[in-house]
Amino acid sequence: HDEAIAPGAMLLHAFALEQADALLSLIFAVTQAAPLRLMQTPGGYSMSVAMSNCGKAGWVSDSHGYRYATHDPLSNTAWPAMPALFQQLAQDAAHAAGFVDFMPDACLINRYAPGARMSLHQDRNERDMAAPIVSVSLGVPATFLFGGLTRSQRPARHRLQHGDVIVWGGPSRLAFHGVAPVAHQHHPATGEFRYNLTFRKAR
Ligand code: MD5
Ligand code: FE
Repeated sequence: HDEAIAPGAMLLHAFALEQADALLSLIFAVTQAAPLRLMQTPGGYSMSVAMSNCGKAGWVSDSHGYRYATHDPLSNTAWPAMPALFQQLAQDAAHAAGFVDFMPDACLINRYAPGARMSLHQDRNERDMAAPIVSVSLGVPATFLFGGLTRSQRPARHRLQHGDVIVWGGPSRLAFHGVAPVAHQHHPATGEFRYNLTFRKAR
């Protein structure tokens, strides 16, 4: 079933479940070409979530800040192309939530090991805030933290399971959000890991 978790934010339970194995195979192929790595924050810390990208634009963080780049800084080659299945799934999910013609040019691949977390932040490196963001959860479940439009608002908690998809648009596009430390758990499809695909229109 679908659940509106906030104005503009729609949780599509199990929307990607049938494609989950295919998505994971494609994640392994992409990350063979562009390895998952722990990026540095501008403040000099190492992120606990391992990241890679596919698509025309890849999200990167280093001592100079956060930005989108056409090339993987590890190899100085273009990020792997976005697989057609990724593009189609993102577009279908956006459509199910009322956004027509979502054309993501960026797919961030996040891999959470046990204990990895993402602190509260806003996604604000994209040019077009009218485009939604589509996120796909795979593997070990996680507790998603959904705050308000100010950092001080206490976040609501949502359990995200294997195959769940959320479309973030409208007033939720700029909400503060994060992921609580992922538990030590085992999932048959991913072992100890949680994967998240985040589809965005960056440019
Ligand atoms: C994750 N990743 O589970 C999340 C999924 C990131 C990130 O947050 O930046 O890599 S995307 C969740 C999201 C995106 C845009 C808006 C909102 C949530 N929101 O309004 O809560 O790895
Ligand atoms: Fe985010």
